[in-house]
Amino acid sequence: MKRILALLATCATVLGLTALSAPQAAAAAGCTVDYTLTNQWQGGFQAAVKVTNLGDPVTGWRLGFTWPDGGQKVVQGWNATWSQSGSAVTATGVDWNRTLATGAAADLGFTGSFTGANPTPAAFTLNGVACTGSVGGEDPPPTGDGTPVGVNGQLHVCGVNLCNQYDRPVQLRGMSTHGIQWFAQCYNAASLDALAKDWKSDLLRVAMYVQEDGYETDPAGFTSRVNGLVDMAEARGMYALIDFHTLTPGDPNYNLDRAKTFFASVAARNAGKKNVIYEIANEPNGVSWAAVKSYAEQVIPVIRAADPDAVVIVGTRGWSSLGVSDGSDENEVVASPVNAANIMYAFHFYAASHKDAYRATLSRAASRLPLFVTEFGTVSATGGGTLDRASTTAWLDLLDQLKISYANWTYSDAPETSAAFRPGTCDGGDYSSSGVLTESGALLKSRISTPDSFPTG
Ligand code: IDC
Repeated sequence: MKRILALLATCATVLGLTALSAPQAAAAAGCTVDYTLTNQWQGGFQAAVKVTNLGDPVTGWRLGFTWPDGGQKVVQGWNATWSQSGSAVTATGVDWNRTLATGAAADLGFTGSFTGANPTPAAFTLNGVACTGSVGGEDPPPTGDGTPVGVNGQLHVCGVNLCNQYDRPVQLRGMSTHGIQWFAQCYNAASLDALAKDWKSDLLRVAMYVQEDGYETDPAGFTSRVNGLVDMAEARGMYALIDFHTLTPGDPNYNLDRAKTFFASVAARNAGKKNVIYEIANEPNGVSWAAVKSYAEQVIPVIRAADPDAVVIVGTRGWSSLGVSDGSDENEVVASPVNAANIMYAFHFYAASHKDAYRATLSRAASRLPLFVTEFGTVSATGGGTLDRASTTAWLDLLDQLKISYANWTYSDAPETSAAFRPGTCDGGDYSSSGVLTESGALLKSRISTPDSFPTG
């Protein structure tokens, strides 16, 4: 990476008390900031800012920095409330990150516009105290670092498999977010560190609901949020599965125009990255395969125009059951596949609801179609109920044997048995100790964290 400027200022200062005040305990203050220009285009750019609190815990923080002149503007930011006055920018913590424990970090980001000087900020402060840190260019994807993306590089479909840069089949094992409109507080530096390092997860599925207060309510904001999570996954060597989480209504064509707008944008912005996979429709339901296929054949060219080499995953009929939940099966897809290359088909299951008949379908279909389990649960299809350990184990053993990639619903602290964390976990900074895991989280962590042994050469 091009670290173009190091050590902005000194700090880890102890805030002094004024001479007039009575002696009392001083609050330790201090911070580091890592500022990365993650993308730049004509007149515009995107930046990631990681601020780490080195002092005493703070609640209600305020990050400040200044631009070189008046020509740079924050246009749209996330994970903080952003404002700018002249060349001075302020970002204040939002509900889910306003408390920063000692050593805790908040990951923020924004898109900006500029004329004149490069958008290189300086003089970072946290609650008025100068921060140390660095300002750099774009982080290249990690390579040769042993991370899933570092080892496997750009993925592609080969036969019925997902293959890595050595053209060898790989299985990715990871977790899905819950709806990012509801659980944004669960996706931060600490939780993604835990996912990458403790869970050794290969991928993060980013579930961006379209309805239910999702994308349709704020297209630019959700697009930015997804891009921010793609960057956070990339920085940790994980793949990011961008899930256009259609659910109700079940006909993806209802969202066709939104899908084209969204995918044109994320595909252009992420085309140079190796860690992105696109999932164009979560769970088509109440709709024919012909309608899903028609949708796919309109959305995929939009992605290909901007990002020609990424893998695209197509949802299937009956809540991505290959039609089984509607009394059909994989034959309808085999007989009429989507007319596009480098694609896979989604298969979803919930272990307590979907058992032998679904496993038989998957086993048959696996030799005929490239499949990716982009979502599954250990519980019932409601996302709740009792965890079915025997069925989950049978499913995961089957997926391992067939080298089918998967993402589990959900890496969140939702008050439902499918969630990996106990309720309230995301209000704190601990995503690593065993006490924060639910029964489902403990089971998934034990499965996902085993060595990957990706084939190379
Ligand atoms: C569920 C969530 C729940 C939410 C509901 C409606 O767990 O909190 O209220 O969606 O948005 C799916 C869907 C996924 C569901 C999940 C569990 O892809 O959105 O999440 N599920 O019902 N398909 C089968 C099960």
